[in-house]
Amino acid sequence: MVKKAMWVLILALVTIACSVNVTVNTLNITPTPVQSIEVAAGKPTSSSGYWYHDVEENFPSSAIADGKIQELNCMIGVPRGNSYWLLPEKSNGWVEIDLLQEYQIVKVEWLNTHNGDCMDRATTRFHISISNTGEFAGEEKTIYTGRMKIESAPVFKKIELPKPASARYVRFYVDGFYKNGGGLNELRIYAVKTNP
Ligand SMILES: [Ca+2]
Repeated sequence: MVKKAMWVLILALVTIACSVNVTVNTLNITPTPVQSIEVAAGKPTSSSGYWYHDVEENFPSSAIADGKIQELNCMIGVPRGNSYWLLPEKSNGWVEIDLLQEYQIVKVEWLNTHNGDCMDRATTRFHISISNTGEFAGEEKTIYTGRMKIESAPVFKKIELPKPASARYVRFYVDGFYKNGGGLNELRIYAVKTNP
């Protein structure tokens, strides 16, 4: 009799336990979006070299931060088009931006070249490295390695860093090219926006 009563009691307790509504309060934690600004436009540039063709200024490294994305040099022959950088004939190399101060970089965008209507030059393999000293002698950090194809109307590609990375210098290495050589039209660097 006592045993039966215990079983009834246990059953009742289990029933009560199962009927209790357990409410779990969860906090909806959404990371605060990082406000970023573009910090590369018009900044000093350098490169391992450039393609000399008729006019020296046609394909300078500064073209990667000039805000111009058209490609009018080839065929049409717009003097000093300056809108995209090309490496010397059939060679790999690099182009670099000095941001003039350290920034917390969060995103990089780049636009391939196709050498205008000539369609004979483009970067096909590349990597992007950042540095605080500008030496690129082993202290740099590679943030992206990728491949591209030549396109008649290239679109910007981008990499968003999982967390901000501090750097003053950003270098884009051309590791492979299409037909006659590699290059780049534009490089945009976005950094955490700080209050003045
Ligand atoms: Ca450009």
